[in-house]
Amino acid sequence: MSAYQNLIAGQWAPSATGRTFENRNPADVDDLVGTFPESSADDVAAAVVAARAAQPAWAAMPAPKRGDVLYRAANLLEARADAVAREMTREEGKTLPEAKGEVGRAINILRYYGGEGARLYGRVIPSERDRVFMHTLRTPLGVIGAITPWNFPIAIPAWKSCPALISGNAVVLKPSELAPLCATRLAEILVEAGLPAGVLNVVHGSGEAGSALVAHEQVRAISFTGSEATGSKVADVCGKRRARVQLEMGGKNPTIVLADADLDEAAGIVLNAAFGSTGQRCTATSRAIVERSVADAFSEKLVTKAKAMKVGPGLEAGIDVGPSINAAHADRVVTEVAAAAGAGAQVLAGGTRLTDGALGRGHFVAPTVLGGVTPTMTIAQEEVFGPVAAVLSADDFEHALAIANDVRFGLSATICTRSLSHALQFAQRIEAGLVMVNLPSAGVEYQVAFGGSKASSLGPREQGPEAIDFYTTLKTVYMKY
Ligand code: UN1
Repeated sequence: MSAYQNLIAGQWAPSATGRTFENRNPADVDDLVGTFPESSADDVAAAVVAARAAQPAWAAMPAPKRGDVLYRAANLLEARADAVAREMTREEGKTLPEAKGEVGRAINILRYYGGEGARLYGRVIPSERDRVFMHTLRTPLGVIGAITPWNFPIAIPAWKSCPALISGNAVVLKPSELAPLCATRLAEILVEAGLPAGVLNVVHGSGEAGSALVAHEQVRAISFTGSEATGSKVADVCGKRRARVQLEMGGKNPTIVLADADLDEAAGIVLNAAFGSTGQRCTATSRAIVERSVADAFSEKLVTKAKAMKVGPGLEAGIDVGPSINAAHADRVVTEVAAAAGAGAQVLAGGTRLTDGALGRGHFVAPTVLGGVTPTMTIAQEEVFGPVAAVLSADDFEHALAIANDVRFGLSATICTRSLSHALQFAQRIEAGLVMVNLPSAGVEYQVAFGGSKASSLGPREQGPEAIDFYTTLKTVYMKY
């Protein structure tokens, strides 16, 4: 067991009060991953002071040189990838191959934004006046607050911090208290790679620290990924104090399966998107909307595949589905499944917690398939964030599209079809920020824009070159010569 600390002004230190919280392995509650500082507004304030002090010199460094720091960090993380992946599985529960994939993504993000240091382009714009030269410069905002969730414990801290840092900002990162270790590793690596003291600060803790960060007058922007309820509060506070805000929240992502699709492949796509990462992805598929003529055949294939999945501790070889993040969450998932059954859905697979033998020490839920779900049921409208796929049937493409769009959320959406016409119509008419054709709704790439529509997201996109827009502001320069 280890006692981890906050990173403030280049120093690792406990919280001002000395309070701590524990983090335990969701696959085995007897396994204590570590203790972490339970930070208060005082710790956040100290981190903001450090960030403000460090930011001007960091911004003055040539951007490609800032990029060198990220490149070195990528190499360090690559050298430690296996160890960090194991720690991720211990703190978050996802399977080791999933954790390795995520660490690989963080390495790519570090390199990609390292490269952006040489590409922080402005524009040259023709003036209507004689001998006036106009151009735009990208300038950093100052201090950025990043609040990250537990389900991607290194990739999301990386994809918020890296574009913020390469743009010349300083960052105060508040990782989720449910998976705080990987963010700590990322910070250690950036420090080792030569990031100057105070440019990245990590403040551990829960809502108290998060709220203080969001409310801090000197934090110019907040990038938040997490629940819709918390995101709404973040937006309210940032709106009042005119801070820039970027929110990534829930999804109720559909996979439409048309009758012309390869049903076996479609079932595999839904299986991957619904049960991968234990369904704990905002991009997970939670609704399979299937053309009625093939609904039974599709359900049968999905149920067979779901029942064959091996549930267990993610560090063990051959495991397909790890635990839910904690007991309360696992309980909530089975409660919502039971409510759906009460409302008329059929539980075709799973639906229960798994507690036999060693599984009893963790928070395991069987991969669950619900049949006979109708669009107005709560299970078809609200995010579950667990290994639950609801199968709905639709008359045809138009009906499926209408059902797909009839939810508050609009993050990711998939269609399985051989029809180019339906695929292109889907891309144009689906209310979602991420559109997939014959691919799982989850599993995004770092070099393209990420984000949703409707209640899923607010503000500019994350990832890809567009991520820089959130972390910079334009200066327009007019010069008479
Ligand atoms: C993915 O599907 O690869 O919190 C990423 C989430 C999203 C990231 C999903 N912000 O689940």
